[in-house]
Amino acid sequence: MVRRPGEDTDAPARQPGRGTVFRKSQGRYWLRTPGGAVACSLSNKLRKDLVRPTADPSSLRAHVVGVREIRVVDPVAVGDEVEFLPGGGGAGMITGVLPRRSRISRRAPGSRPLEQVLVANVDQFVPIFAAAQPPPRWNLLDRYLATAEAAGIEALVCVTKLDLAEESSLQPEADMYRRLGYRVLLTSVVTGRGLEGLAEALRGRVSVLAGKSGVGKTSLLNALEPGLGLRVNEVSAATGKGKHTTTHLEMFPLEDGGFVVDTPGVREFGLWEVPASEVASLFREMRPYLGGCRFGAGCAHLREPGCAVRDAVAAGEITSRRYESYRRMRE
Ligand SMILES: Nc1nc2c(ncn2[C@@H]2O[C@H](COP(=O)(O)OP(=O)(O)OP(=O)(O)O)[C@@H](O)[C@H]2O)c(=O)[nH]1
Ligand SMILES: [Mg+2]
Ligand SMILES: [Zn+2]
Repeated sequence: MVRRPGEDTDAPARQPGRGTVFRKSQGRYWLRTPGGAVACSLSNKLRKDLVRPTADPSSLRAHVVGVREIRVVDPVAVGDEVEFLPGGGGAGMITGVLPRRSRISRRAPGSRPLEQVLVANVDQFVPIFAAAQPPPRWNLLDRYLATAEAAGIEALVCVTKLDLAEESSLQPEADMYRRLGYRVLLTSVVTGRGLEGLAEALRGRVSVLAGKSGVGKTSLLNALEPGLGLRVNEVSAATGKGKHTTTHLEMFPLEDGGFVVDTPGVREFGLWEVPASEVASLFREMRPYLGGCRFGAGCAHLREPGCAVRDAVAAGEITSRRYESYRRMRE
């Protein structure tokens, strides 16, 4: 058999392949593939097929928006499983995106209602708060939990720096979230508390971490796997806190299987696509009351008379703190 020079590398390289996007930056998409990392561009067809002004890819009225928008709304997200054509030399072109099993989005910056998918194929959303320094912001946690509900993704609440606070000061809130059915982990990198549980919860799954600067994310990741937090920090530091932060998300592999994605500085995920009338259904404890208001589905549960939700708040069946979070999210 006669072999021409280059055949070994070129011929198999033309076969389409599949990979998972683990990083994107400046119009490049890095895929994890069985043959190693591949840096890809997008096919023109893919841009035109998928860049639409609505959230619903099946919408009949969807039409292609200008090329100008592509920087804002990207058809390919970190976490996407894609088909690509290898071009040789560790480069390639993405030609298709496989259906997503879940996604975390936000409204893209700008005046048009465009969805920006931040991470696709997420298994769990992990809000991280400090017990102290900075003090926990429960209203922000409620917003994160609503995001997970809207996305149909499990949530795992992680409160860290437990060594800095009296546990009794956190227990009522932790118990309240547990009663709602959320898993709450209490951790500290100083005492090592809860770290095994966290490692266990992250193992083998794709987890999106969310939390403000200084809550202890990097420390937790380092405690789980030395060096991992450092790598996450490099990405965050490189991108700063500006409006482009979210285009530089990266999915990091865990040694024992699974992946974590850090989402620094993202405030408005998830909820942009939820109609105001459906926000109440993202609060688990409100669901049983939603049919019972005098104005039915028309009730905003804000000022209306005969509101079953507000009656439940008055009766102590819904905490006023959670109700306050709901009210803020409706405004
Ligand atoms: N006492 C105590 N301090 C902690 C703990 N975890 C983190 N810290 C401290 O909190 C500060 C912030 O921790 P980081 O891990 O850098 O926080 P971060 O969430 O990664 O912050 P950004 O990278 O800015 O988003 C550091 O000074 C840590 O040493 C903890 O469990 N206990
Ligand atoms: Mg950090
Ligand atoms: Zn009502």
